[in-house]
This record gives sequence, C-alpha cells and structure tokens, in this order.
Amino acid sequence: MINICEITGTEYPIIQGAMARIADCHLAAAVSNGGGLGIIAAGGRSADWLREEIVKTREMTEKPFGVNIMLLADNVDELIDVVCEEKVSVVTTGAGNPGKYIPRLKENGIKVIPVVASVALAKRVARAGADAVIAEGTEAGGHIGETATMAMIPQMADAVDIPVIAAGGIADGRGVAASYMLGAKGVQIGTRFLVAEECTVAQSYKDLVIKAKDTDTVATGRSTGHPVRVIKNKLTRQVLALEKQNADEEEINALCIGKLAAAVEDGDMEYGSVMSGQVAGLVKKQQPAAEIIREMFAEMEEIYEDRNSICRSGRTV
Ligand code: TUI
Repeated sequence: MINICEITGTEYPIIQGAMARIADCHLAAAVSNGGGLGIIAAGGRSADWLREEIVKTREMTEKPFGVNIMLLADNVDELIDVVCEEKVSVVTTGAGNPGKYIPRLKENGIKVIPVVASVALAKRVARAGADAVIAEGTEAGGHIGETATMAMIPQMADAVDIPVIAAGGIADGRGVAASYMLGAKGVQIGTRFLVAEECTVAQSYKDLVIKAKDTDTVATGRSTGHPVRVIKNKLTRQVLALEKQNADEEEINALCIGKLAAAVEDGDMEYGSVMSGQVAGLVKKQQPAAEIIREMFAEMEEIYEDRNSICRSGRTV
C-alpha cells in the first residue's frame, strides 16, 4: 500500500488538524517547515481570505501544504474553485461527504484526504477516488462523530484499501505508536498544534488547553445532530441546560453564533466556544511546531526500540 509521505510529499506521516478560524498561514507553514503537512483551515472563511492565505503560505515555505474544506460551509463551491486554481498539494475535508468534489480536485492534481467518522463514509469516499482517509474518533476537538479512535481505526483499516490516518486522542509518541499498532499509516494532530508557538490563536485559549485535565472537555450539540467537543465553561453549561430542556435547535444555535471567533480572536474563555480534543490533559507546554513533530516521532521510535521488553503476557520485563 502506498506510503502516506508519498501522498503528502512530507518527511513525516503527520497532518495538522484543520482547526477552523485558528489555522492560518503561520501554523500551516510552521508545520510544513517542520516536516509535516500544514493545513490552512478554510472553515468560516471567504474565498478571498483563502487565496491570500495560500499565497502567504507559499512565501513562508517551499514544502507542500494543504487546505481543509469544512463541508457544512455555505461557500464550499467557491472554496473548491480557489484550491483548484491555486493547485494546492492536498485537500482535507470535514463534516460531510466530499464525493462530488473528488473528480475535479483530482483532475487538478490535488490529493484528496477526507476526514471521516464512520466506516460507511470511508468506503464511499474510497470508491469515489480518495487517496487516503483520516479516521477521526470522538476524542477529537470540534465537530465529531460517535465512535472512538481505538475502535474505529482497525475497523476502517480492514474495510478500505487506501491508507487510514488516525485522528482524535493522539498528542504524543505513545499515541502515534498505538495508531500504527491499530493499522493506521499516519496521524492527524490538532490539539497539540493549537499550542504551537506559531499558532496565532488567543494566548488565553492556549493557556486553557495547557491547564485542562482529562475530564475538562464535553460534547455539546448531540441533541441537534451536530456534536462539537469543547472545553467546559459558562457557554457549555448554558447549552447543555437548553439541551436537557429539549429546547429547539434554533434557540441552541442562536446561543452559539460567533462564539468560536469570540474564543479564538477575543480570547473569551467564559462564553466562547473553546474547541479542544480530550488530549488537552496531555498537552503541557507551548513549543515550536517543528519541535512537536520531532519529539513525537522520537518518542514513537523509542517505543518501537523497546518493544522487545514487553513479554507475551503483556507484562513489562
Ligand atoms: O469537521 C471536523 N471538525 C470540525 S469542523 C469545525 S467548524 C464548526 N464550527 C461550528 C460548528 C460546527 C463546526 C470544527 N471542527 N472534523 C471532521 C469530521 N467530520 N468529524 C466528523 C465528521 C463527519 C461527521 C458526519 C463527517 C461526515 C459525516 O457524515 C456525512 C455523511 O454524509 O455521511
């Protein structure tokens, strides 16, 4: 099976999680310069913003990078036009089925790696010509599905003949090693890159992720069919209270409008939507993106070198 690095053109099999309104040219270029695949998140942005960001990223790195297109956006067609005109190396997609866009993206020489949250959608996008799939478990931050990464990766690896990239719940070399053990050929990392020095999100957002412990995230929006994992705060308490009262979707949505921007840009940690994965509790410090990549793969290699110290019964010797 084709290697992830041959698809992405990168040194390491690591893709940056998209992170709507957060990941711009600064983070994407830093990740790509560090040997991973940096991603510009087009979710919630205009086509003009995306084009400018692609141009700026090209000024900051000679390495390949990608763009994520969030399929719930109302300007998807315009964003697809921009990535095709600019011929970016890779497009990842989220929050939907990108099937109808795959032929055009491929005609423009773009590798297509959809983020999926179920085996059924992985099979569909593989049939439609996707180059690989990112299997994102419910541990991830932002918009999520129901199945956990540990359960999903082996099932997806069995079901499709394109490479599976693991996402959700991975923030260090142990997570990378575990992903390989489960059948993944690479990883997508969001939350740990959120605190990268080059990430331009509000400092209070990074500080909250660094301070968070294992139980500090919650999925809101399960009742409306659009679950989103965020760090618990005053906003999530309000939203969950409305959901408990079976409030209608419009009332819940009204409470959430503009709240991602409030967190990312204004640093509002009380009433902003502070999207983060469950691994926030593993993320301890701000570091350059390149150092994060090197550290994760050095840890992973150490685990593989030590593998003979694990005896068959599972006890370490
Ligand atoms: O897309 C994401 N994560 C995101 S998108 C985002 S922007 C946003 N902002 C406010 C509210 C909602 C979103 C923040 N985080 N991850 C990829 C992902 N895709 N996770 C789950 C899915 C998914 C879920 C259902 C993909 C497809 C799907 O079903 C589609 C179908 O047609 O079967």
